[in-house]
Amino acid sequence: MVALAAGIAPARAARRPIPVGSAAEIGAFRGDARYRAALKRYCDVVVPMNDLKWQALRHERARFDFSGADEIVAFAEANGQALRGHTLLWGEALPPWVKEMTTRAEAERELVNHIEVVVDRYKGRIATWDVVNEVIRYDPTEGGPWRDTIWQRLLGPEHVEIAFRTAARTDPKARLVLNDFHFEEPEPGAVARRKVALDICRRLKDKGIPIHGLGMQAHLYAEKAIDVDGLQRFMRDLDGLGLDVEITELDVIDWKMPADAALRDRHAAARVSTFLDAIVAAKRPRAIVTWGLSDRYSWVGETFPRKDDAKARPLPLDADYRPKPMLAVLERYRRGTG
Ligand code: 9MR
Repeated sequence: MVALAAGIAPARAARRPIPVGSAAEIGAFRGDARYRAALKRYCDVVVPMNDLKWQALRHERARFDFSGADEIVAFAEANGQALRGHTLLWGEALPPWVKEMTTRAEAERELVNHIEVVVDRYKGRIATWDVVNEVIRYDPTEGGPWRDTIWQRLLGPEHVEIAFRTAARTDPKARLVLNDFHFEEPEPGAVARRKVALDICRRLKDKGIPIHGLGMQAHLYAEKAIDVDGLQRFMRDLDGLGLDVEITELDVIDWKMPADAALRDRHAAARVSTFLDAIVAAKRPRAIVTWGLSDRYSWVGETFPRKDDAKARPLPLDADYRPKPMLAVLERYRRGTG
């Protein structure tokens, strides 16, 4: 009552803060003290960006190389930050020997062994795993639900079940997530992707295979609209299946925007705000993770080159680690005021 009399609005105070964090790229992590300082200052959650992928762990078939992942995990633990594991199964970032596998038995043996070894090593330390990444076809309206990968070719749709079953058996307390992208647009392809994601989750649930959440990558295109109604329906459908949602790879692809930096930064913050407000109004995500922290290091500039020579500005801090308007949006959720 005293608090109310002092004017604290109960609805605002009651909102649960959402852990916010970033993926950590090992080259920047090792070579740039300012990058490490920013990770420590701004992140509740850290994700090794590339070091838990097969390419990093399994460049030699006969042994696992945990060097990069161990460094980032140790850093997060020393700073009391939570960890997400990315990713146990993906059709990309694979060493050549994986793509040369030819039989179902071989693929299953390698997949199961890989997941057992990796999840066991970080048992009780990496709380959440992107068990499978990008298993949905880019546009499921053309050619069916599944992405064409070595796993799909050799194991069929069962590759997803094998991955979830094995992860659950190895660390029964881990949170297990299906991670994918292009859910937020109004286009028929994105609508179809949401349906496929729900179908996969429902099928796993029906078979008694543990799955706890859906990861929405959220690489947002600055020039594209956000399908607010569609996203909110998607959140309610996930809720109906008893699943959580987390935002796993947030950034803004600004290749088609005018060069003006302040304008791009304002626009990016507004896009992120529109997207997160839409999600949060229907369902509070378990975490919000950006795919990098500073514009100094990001995949966006290389993958989506601009026509001018301006640098991409996809992330919450600029190339000199100065906070951008996007950071203020994230901090709202982190404090529980958004
Ligand atoms: O940002 C990552 C880049 O450094 C890597 O070279 C690339 C291949 O491993 O993966 C990038 O991250 C991707 C993520 O793992 C899955 N979703 C799309 C991300 C951007 O390509």
